[in-house]
Amino acid sequence: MKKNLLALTALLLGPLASLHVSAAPATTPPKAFGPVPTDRQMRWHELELYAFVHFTVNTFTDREWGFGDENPAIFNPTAFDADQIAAAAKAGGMKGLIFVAKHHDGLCLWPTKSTAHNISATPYKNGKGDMVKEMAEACKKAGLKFAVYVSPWDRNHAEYGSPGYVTTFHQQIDEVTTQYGPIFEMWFDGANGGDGYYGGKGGRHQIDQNTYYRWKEVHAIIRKNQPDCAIWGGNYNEGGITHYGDCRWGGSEAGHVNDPCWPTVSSKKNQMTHSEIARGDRQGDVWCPAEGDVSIRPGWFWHEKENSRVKSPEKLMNIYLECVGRGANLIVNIPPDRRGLVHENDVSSMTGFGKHLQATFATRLEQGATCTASHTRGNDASYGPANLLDADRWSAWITDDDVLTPEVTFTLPEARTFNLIRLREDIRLGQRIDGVAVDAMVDGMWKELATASNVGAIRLLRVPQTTATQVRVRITKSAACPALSDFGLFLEPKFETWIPPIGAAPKVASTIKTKGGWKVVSASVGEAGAAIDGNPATFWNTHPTGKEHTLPQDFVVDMGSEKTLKGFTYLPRQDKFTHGMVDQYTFQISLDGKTWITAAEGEFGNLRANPIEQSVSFAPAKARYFKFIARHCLEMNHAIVPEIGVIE
Ligand code: FUL
Repeated sequence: MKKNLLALTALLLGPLASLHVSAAPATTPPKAFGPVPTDRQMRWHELELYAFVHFTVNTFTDREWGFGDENPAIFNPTAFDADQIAAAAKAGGMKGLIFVAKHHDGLCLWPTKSTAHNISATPYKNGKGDMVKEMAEACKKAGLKFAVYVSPWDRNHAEYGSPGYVTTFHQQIDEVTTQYGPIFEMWFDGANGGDGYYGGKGGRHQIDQNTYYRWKEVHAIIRKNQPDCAIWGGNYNEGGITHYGDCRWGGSEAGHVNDPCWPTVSSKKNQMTHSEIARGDRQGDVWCPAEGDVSIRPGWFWHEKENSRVKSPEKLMNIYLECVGRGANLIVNIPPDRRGLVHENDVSSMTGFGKHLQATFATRLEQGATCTASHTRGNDASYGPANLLDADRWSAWITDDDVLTPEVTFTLPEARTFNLIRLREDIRLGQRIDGVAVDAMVDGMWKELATASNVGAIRLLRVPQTTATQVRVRITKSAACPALSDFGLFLEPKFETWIPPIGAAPKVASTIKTKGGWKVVSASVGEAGAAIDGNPATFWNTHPTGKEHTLPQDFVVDMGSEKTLKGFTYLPRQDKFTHGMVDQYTFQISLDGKTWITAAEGEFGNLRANPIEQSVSFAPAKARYFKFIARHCLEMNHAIVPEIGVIE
């Protein structure tokens, strides 16, 4: 683009410049198409990959969502080491780190003046600690950018639901954006489960996300304190126009985003549907790109039982390609354990992933290529295809306004072998391309290797391993003359089998008992056999005939013989629907099927966004029978139970 700017300068300076530049008439630069990113968003796009760090009382209570009634005394990491956490992120190739400074349980991990429910009330450093400060400093040392998550939903705060809490929330944002140096992103989760401790009052507070938090003021605080900071979430509608932050959720907590995933959304929509969030809106008038998020483990917080369920480097790479490779940014969560350290298995996987990224992208196999394009804007070399090969990722090959489907051919110095292709377009001119295809010359014939329905900030295409001397990129559809700005060829190495260093044998799988010999003794409604048949696709449904049976509902299982139980598991439905997902349960056990004791009672958190198998531990007890009672559901007043298991 630098070269294009020269042409623009020549155009603006007119005859005077032509004396010094050249006699040829300067080419008119293309007009932007649709909305374009701000400078702040451009810097955000360039980050691509960063870490999340979820740490709070949940780490010590084995929950995903704290209720808000936790005693801060339990938050007592024995060896918290911000440098170790930053090093783990760095090893994974992350460019930044988002620290969860306050999760839904309300415990602030910095000595805020806004509430006594903060790190000063914990045993950490005898109440003199400030983890936000430690993390910010560790990131700076490690060369990582730093960002903060402050949960709007606060299940501890006595005034949650009334205006008093919102003032507190704003104060918290003001504190974290003024006391810890540059912050690249502020993350505002939309979760609101309603009930909580709320200063001991309990009850439910279902707030209006659009109006309650006064997002307009939040935006103003952040813009004033941290003009470069991207705001995630925090949208508000005023006078029929929706004002967005700088980036949006990618639509799943599994990391990947939709294909295609557009960086644009509409200001005319008050509420986006889930699929609009995931896809974006090609016709949208606001640039608000997606960010995928995923935890390296099933849950967002560290749980011992998940030490053996850390995602492998290969799995992380697949997610990376389905997120960053589709133009979105990706956050990978590495939750510290009760020591306050990223667990050895997570460090090992992150390191493997980081090395794999490094090995994949270290060598640019298109280097030394020559290229010819079917067309170049104004026949002007400053818009020529050489821009695709230079070090500036945004300098672009651009055609005349009416040339929408050009192609460019790269001739490599010798036959080279690759299996990954990278494309980008100069998004400062908007997202223009609606279709692209890549071919390689194999045995004297063009062979199509991949197609995609958009490009955007970055597009990574895995292709079959190919050896070729020529590669061709065809723009097959464009909304305005295309501005492709980067072309890269890479050879992604094969993965070795990854073995987690600690407890390689999956602990959870070995403790969950197979269900042979089990039988359902009774069910309050319907047939509950599907809840113990080992098939996640079939389920106990308490409105089997369409008739609404209200909750609570229960069923009883005879395990055939007496066992020592240490816990149970509940698998929520996996078919993308949330109706009937049980979020409040009671689990009872019995030796004779007549006298029952309650082994566990509680809530499953975050099912809507992350419907993974839930496991609940309790003090070991002997039992032959168990009773699962569904007390409350996420949506609709009936229960769906695909699978219940026990932990022995
Ligand atoms: C969710 C939260 O409810 C989870 O606990 C986690 O923080 C995740 C990143 O966002 O919606």
